[in-house]
Amino acid sequence: MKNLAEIITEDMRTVAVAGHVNPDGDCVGSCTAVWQYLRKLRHFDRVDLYLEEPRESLLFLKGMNSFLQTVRDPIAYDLFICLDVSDYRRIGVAAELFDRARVRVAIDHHVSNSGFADINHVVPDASSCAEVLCSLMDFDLIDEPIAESLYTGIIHDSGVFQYQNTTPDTMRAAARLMEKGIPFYSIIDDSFNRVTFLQNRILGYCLGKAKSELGGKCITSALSLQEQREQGVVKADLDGIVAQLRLTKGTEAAIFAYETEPGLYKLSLRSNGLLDVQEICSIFGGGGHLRAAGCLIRADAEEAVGMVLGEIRKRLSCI
Ligand SMILES: [Mn+2]
Repeated sequence: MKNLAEIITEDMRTVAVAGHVNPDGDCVGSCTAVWQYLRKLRHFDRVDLYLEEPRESLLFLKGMNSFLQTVRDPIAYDLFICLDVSDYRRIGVAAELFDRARVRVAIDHHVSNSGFADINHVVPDASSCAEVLCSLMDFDLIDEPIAESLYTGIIHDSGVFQYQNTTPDTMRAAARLMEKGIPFYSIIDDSFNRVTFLQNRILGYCLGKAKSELGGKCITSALSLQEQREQGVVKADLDGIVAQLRLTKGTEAAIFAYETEPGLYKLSLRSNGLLDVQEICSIFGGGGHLRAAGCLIRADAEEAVGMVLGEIRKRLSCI
């Protein structure tokens, strides 16, 4: 695919745009950008945006005042576009609409993308889905609100151009978006850097109970549902913890595990480059990227972390 417009045929009247479960900044930025762009591209009877409620700091994006969290009207859309979705099982609220839609398109940047749609445009080298979208949109049609959405997506997945996935193309895409006059400084501060008091406190709590494993090569921390209740935090408050663990000197990988339902742990992994955490997570049915990946394991915290540590130990001994 060279341009978003080429997937749209004249007879298409209805479009659904959807992201993944637990939507992050790239997902929300990409979805709101495409939702706005389609409405500028030409007239449709309906362009609907399906998303789970994201964290509050992303609600400033245009389109976030009219997104749908549930399927109220299960019509067969002419076109269904999912963004930043690596796997069919990660299509959030709108999965049943994907099944019914006439033409299904996936635009993504996950190495692990399974190619589940009719048309799959996956660029694993791109920092973010938003960066992929920049190359699929006509520059003249990108207005300031669309540029804000795309820029938000890029900075969230590239850690404000700090992660390894940042390339000269990422910087060029971001520079083009800056030309649209976006308030890039406040987007970075308000949507990416800003944390609540509770987020700072839970970060401190999890750092306090972190463990150094495999001779310091791996730092782990875990949080049970009971602790989440006691600390008064929700899933969205736990962003950034694994990133901080990864910065520990001498470490190759960081694992942060939190219980999502009784007996089920979500593990987030980060690598400093030597280990492919996407490959490790795929053993447990998860996925993601080389340096950032995740998986779900049904076990208690110690067991779940232990299973992943076992895989890391095997690989480190071979390096
Ligand atoms: Mn992404």
